[in-house]
This record gives sequence, C-alpha cells and structure tokens, in this order.
Amino acid sequence: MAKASYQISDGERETYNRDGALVLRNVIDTSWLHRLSAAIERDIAAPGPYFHGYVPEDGKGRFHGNLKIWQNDPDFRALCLESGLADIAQQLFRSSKVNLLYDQLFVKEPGTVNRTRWHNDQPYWPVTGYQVVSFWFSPDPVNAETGALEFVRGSHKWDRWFQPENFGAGAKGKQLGYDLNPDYEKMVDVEADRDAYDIVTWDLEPGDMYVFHALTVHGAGGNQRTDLRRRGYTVRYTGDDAAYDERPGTSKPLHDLSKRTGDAMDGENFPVIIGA
Ligand SMILES: O=C(O)CCC(=O)C(=O)O
Repeated sequence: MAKASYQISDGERETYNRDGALVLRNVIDTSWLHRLSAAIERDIAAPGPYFHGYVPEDGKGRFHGNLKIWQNDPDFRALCLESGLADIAQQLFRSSKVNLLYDQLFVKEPGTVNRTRWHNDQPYWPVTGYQVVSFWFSPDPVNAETGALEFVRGSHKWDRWFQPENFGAGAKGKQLGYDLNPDYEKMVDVEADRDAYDIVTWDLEPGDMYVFHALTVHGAGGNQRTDLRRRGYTVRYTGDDAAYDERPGTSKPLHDLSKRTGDAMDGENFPVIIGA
C-alpha cells in the first residue's frame, strides 16, 4: 500500500473529531486526477451493476451515480487501494487496521439542478463503529454554483440515525430502494430551517478533498452551471472498531451474505488495506 504524501496534523485530526468534517488541500495529485477522469468516462459509457441515475423533472442535466465501482475498473481500484488514501484514513483514525468500505460516484452534468438532499451515511451502510470516514474529491472545480457539499458541523455527535431515502426522488431514473428500519428516525428538514444549523462548506480545486464522518449530516447543491461538470467521487474506509451489521434499511449492494452482525469487515468485499 502506498504511503500518502499528505501528513495529517494533530489540529486536522482534532477538527475532524470535533466537527465531523474538514477540507484538505492538494491531496490528490494530477496523475491520479487524470486516471480518475478517464475512469469516470468509462463508467458513464458502460456502468457497472449498481448504476443509479436520473434526469431531473425539468428534463435538463443528468445525474450519474454508481457504487462499488472499484470492483470493475482497474483505475478506481488503484485509487481505493494504492493511492495513499488508506494511509490518510489510518492517520486520522490512529488505527492499526484500515479496510475499504466502498467507493461511489456522483456526477452532476451541467444544468442538473437537483440538490443531493440532506442525510447521513452510516444508516445506509451495514457497519457499526466510530472509525468510518469518507473522502470526496473531484477533477472539477467545486463551488456553490456547481454543487459543493455542505455539512452540519458536529452532527456526527448527535448519534441520530436517519432513515435512508432515494436520491433524486421524484425525478425519472433508476433508484436503489431501502427497507424501513423502525429504529431509524425521519430525516430532519435542514433545508427548510438552515439558520437553525451550523452549516459549513468549502470550495474545492481539483486535488482538494472533503473528509467527513459517516454520521455527519450533509447535502449538496445542484449544478447550476450550464458549462461545467461536477464529477464527485467518494472513497469510504473503516478502522479498528468497525464491524459488519445486518440491521434493516441498509444499501443492498453493500450486503455481504457471508457475514453476520459483529463479524470483522475483512474479506473480498471490504478488503484490508493496512494491518492484519
Ligand atoms: O456528491 C454529492 O452530491 C453527495 C455526496 C455524498 O452524499 C457522499 O459522498 O456521501
């Protein structure tokens, strides 16, 4: 596994643990961004089995979503396993072990005005534990106009598990679908009451990345630009305290039928990248 050239400072680790979200600058180098761009085009041309996408109600733009794409493409695979991102996860967690959870693509073509609605991620995932992180980056400039991510600062500490819902509901497209979990609560309407929440966001240049905890509430604007794409790519990692969890409501493409609640993540679906 490649060592990251980026070294996480104590201050960045503290910010992550306190706020549940931060931005790191100049982490992904140009050669990886080129490989990412080419891999995204391949996925759009010939999506793997977990493709989900939609065309907004107004018929303009297009959203292309997909997940576990590392399993079908050598460049996504290399990005997840060999780019040094797992090393950054280990530095953040201070863990002895890092597993890949999965990777995911969120492409908002020019004029795709739909927001990514507010949600938190861990309710979607068959995993328990605090050491679960996402790294989101893009080969495109990302800002409020093209669909920057927004985070509710500190919300990973609420310990609130919100019921997963489809993205782009109402739009025409392929959806994943989630079972109801009686222990989950209905998502709070952050958008209707934005001033009540401590919302943070950052513009990104290619090479920068958002780092956020699996329980941090987040969302993203639509892409209002008619000339710029917003190709978001997320890689998710787990650390020492993560374990598989069969609870209802999670994303079925992430299920590993060989595992039971409490099992270690390790295996072909969630490979160990660092540690034993
Ligand atoms: O890119 C987006 O619009 C949303 C990303 C997201 O929700 C995630 O990576 O968890």
